Amino acid sequence: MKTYLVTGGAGFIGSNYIHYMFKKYKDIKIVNLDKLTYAGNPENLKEFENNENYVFIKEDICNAEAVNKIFQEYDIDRVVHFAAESHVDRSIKNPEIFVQTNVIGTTVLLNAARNAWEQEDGTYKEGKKFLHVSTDEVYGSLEEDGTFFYETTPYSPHSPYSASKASSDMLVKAYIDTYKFPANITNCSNNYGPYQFPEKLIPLIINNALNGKKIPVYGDGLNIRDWLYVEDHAKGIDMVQEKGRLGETYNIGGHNERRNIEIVKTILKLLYDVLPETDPRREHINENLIEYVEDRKGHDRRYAIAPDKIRKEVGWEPETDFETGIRKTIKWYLKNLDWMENITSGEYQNYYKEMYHL
Ligand code: NAD
Ligand code: TDX
Repeated sequence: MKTYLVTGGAGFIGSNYIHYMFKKYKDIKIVNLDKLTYAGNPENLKEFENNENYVFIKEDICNAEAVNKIFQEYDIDRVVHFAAESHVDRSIKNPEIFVQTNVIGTTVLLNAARNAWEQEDGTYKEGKKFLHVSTDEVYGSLEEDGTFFYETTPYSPHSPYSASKASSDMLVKAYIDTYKFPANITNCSNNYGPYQFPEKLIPLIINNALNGKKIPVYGDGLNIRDWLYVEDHAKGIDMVQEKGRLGETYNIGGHNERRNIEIVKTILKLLYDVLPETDPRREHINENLIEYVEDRKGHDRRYAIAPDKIRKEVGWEPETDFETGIRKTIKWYLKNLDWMENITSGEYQNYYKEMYHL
């Protein structure tokens, strides 16, 4: 039985990954190490509360003593490292915590894994692997000229968030080169799906539209993001860890570029269509909710991943087309209004007011 140490497993992608892994494998143990910041929510994993193969540890990845102890207590075979500060807008307001968690935290984790796995002759214990989950934002911004981000594209991060993720990727690369550390890096495009915190575009649109609140669109709304359904990302991570060449980086994305304004209009239309004719919320769901607001500082224009390497070497393909994925996502949020209510009723209100003044 393999034991996984998943960091940040109570967040959006981490919790979807844990759901995916327990569905796929019956014989794994997962230790979920999460600090439970505003973005971490144990509700996302409540169905595993009584699962004897699931352990939750509330801890900060920057706490070296605690992280080393976890490696002593559990014979960890796989690390899958999601834990991070993940929101670009927050990084613009408060960069320090991004450096702390994303750069220092990753280094603490790399050291702890190396301490636990490296043998006297400099080789590593059989079968031990570390996967660092990263983003396409490290590559910077593309023009609208049909070019893509490849694994060989030079790093050119613009936001404090992407700069901190780029630093963490570089540290993982340095451990691979210097210590022959058994790791992979994945750089994925924008994810969407269940359990995403409503500071991010798609759940924010859904939540605001249902509540008849204005939908803030930054700048001209024409920026392009490359969207991937979160379960496809979870599958890609697992496939890279099992089939990828150690030491390599793999880009993950499904060639699904959309302008932000198109995302807003698509969701408004689908929400309207999905609600019963008698539902009073239908009345205010229309394009009058769109409000163009001041642009994000340093706003990257376009992201687009070339997933050729992961397709060729690992055999990964996305399974969920955008129309299916976005319908599934909308249905999930409609079925889980309590989940949304719980996370938007407290501190989120302050964040929202300060961020949008709407
Ligand atoms: P998220 O913000 O939803 O979740 C982050 C999780 O990490 C939370 O559960 C939080 O409590 C935990 N965490 C934060 N600081 C911690 C610390 N110091 N110690 C322990 N736990 C801590 O993020 P997400 O969207 O699920 O992203 C997960 C990872 O995937 C991140 O590394 C992010 O950079 C990367 N990524 C995200 C996307 C995306 O579209 N969301 C795309 C590509 C890559
Ligand atoms: O209210 C909004 N209005 C708006 O126009 C919000 C929240 C966003 N936007 C725009 C900014 C972006 O162009 O929508 C686009 C998507 O924004 P986010 O959801 O904040 O995502 P992004 O900045 O692209 O970063 C995401 O994808 C890559 C994740 O947050 C990162 O963690 C990941 O690495």
